[in-house]
Amino acid sequence: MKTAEYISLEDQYGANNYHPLDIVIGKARGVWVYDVEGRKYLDCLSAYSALNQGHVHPSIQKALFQQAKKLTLTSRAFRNDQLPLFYRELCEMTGYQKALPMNSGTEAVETALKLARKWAYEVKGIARHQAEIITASGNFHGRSITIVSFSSEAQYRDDFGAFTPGFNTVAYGDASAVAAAITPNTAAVMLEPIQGEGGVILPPVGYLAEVKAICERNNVLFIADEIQTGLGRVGKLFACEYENVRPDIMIIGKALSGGFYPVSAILADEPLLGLFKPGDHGSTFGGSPLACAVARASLKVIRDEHLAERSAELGEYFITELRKIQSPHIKEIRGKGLLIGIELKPEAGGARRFCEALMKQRILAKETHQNVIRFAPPLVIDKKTIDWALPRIRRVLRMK
Ligand code: IF1
Repeated sequence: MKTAEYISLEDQYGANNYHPLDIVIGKARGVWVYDVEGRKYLDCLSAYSALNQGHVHPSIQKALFQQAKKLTLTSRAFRNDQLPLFYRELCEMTGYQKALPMNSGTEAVETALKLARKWAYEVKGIARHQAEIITASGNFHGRSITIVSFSSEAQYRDDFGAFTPGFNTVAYGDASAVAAAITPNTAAVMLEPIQGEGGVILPPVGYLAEVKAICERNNVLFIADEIQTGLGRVGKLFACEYENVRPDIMIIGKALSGGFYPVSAILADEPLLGLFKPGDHGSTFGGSPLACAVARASLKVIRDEHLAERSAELGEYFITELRKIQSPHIKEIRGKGLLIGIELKPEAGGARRFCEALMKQRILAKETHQNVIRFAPPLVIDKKTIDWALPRIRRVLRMK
């Protein structure tokens, strides 16, 4: 079948909840994807950073295949031989005492919110069901009704009420706004260290450290959602490391599975994660042998291929070269590691048309909101490929 036929099938039978570029991808490897007509493209989205290891990484694929031949799912009613090893490797790699595995990022965020509330009632002594959690405007933490209850994006939230109470939203990047929002009922502050969907928004240097200090002074938990920024994407294992901030609860997902299988988790120390008692929380597939085998291999690739270091070095190079581009459309170029956003001026006519032009140049990128083009290639990209892409990006950014 040809591209057009696939698109018409999708239009006929699929819910229209996305506006994808009209490319039908049939295979991929590393940083390259191929459409059903065999055309080759550079992936500069990495499935929103789920593919830090690149497409179809052979060692993760091998782990998936080998585990799938043996055992895929036991449920947590029984134990399996992959989960304990995944726990040990994940905790040793991240420096946390405990982990709780889930499947999607949304589920891990919900798990973190439940743990924060449980801590509020059982440890901090907040009156039941009065716990408050502070979040930032421009946030993206997933699409469940509770999570969109505190979204500042009308489209993500409207028409999905009634909303979950207990959340206060403050301006992102302003630590004093966090301090002002704290009440005796505040359980936690949850932030993305860099707002991906918000448009690759980097907070002022020192913001995360200041928020963490405010949390410590007020006996409030700090929760970092590193589902997109974590696991090497921004040039360190975690974005919080840039400010020596150790969240009380760390949320990870996406690249935890290298794009092979939904795997997410929250990380915390015993005093916190020890609050969950048998039966308090869980899921059918969370911590499955298949998930754990894939996640173990994915973490090994991040370590062995030094993906965080690559991201730091190549991200620095990429953003430096992008900043040399002369274009009337560019308002700002910002980013950390290989999470880069080009914000266009409103008069440029929106980022979508530039993404469509980039696709014609065989580069796949995604607009975020109206005016930002996000560049987030797999961390296995090399300088040669970046040099291949730069003239094409320059050509598009200089179009009328
Ligand atoms: C979509 C956005 C990105 C995330 C952070 C939690 C989650 C995500 C920081 C939830 C997921 C995905 C969801 C996907 C597109 C993509 C996205 F545009 F939606 F906002 F990356 F920026 N925290 N982000 O980025 O994880 O449940 O999806 O596994 O919903 O369209 P999930």
